[in-house]
Amino acid sequence: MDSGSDRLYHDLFGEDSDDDLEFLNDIEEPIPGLVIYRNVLSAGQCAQYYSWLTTEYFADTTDRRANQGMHFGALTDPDTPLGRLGQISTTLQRLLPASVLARPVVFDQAIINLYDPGEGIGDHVDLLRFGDGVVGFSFGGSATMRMRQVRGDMQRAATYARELESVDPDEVAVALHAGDVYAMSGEARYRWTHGIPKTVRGEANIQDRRISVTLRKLDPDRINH
Ligand SMILES: O=C(O)CCC(=O)C(=O)O
Repeated sequence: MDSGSDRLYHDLFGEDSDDDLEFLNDIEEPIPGLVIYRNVLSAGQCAQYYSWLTTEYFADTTDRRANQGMHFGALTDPDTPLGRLGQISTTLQRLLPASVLARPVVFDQAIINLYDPGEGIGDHVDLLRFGDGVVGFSFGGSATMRMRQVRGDMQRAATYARELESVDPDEVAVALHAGDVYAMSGEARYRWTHGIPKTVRGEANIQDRRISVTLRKLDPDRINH
């Protein structure tokens, strides 16, 4: 990492330990445009986020259908928990080679998903009203996210999230653990579906409650898509 990136990193993550930087040597790109950073947030930070997200979005136990929260507005203020995730995601993008992402995205929308054991989310392409560049944070239990190349109509894949029944021998499975961060852009964002299947090899994919936070940027020219 050059010294500019070093400064940027320390501004956000603190000066405490250079061990924290190790994940930067361990960046995976399993398909073009999908970048996985492992263990970006510590176990302590994950526990704090999990607890804050639960209180903020899912505290009403009388409403069992509340499994999704949304936030609209700039995610840039490091004094708010979601703003801090926005800042971290911008930093991570800046640390990538330009070949992966030409310019970092500053996010203004967040979706918070809660998965209890046995639950998942259908295969889909994120709505086209959001621009290129989506970053996801994982808290709580682990999950496998699967990605499949879009073979039909991309617009349809973007409006119709349904777990695909067919077998795709070319699908890519990505293990996501608390503290990991993924970034999707370009081909991975538009030409591949992503989803969290309910089962993996005959067993529940989610074994312990998981909460994800995905950050996006609204595209004002495509607001009706
Ligand atoms: O839980 C995840 O990491 C995936 C969430 C997702 O696919 C979405 O919000 O569109």
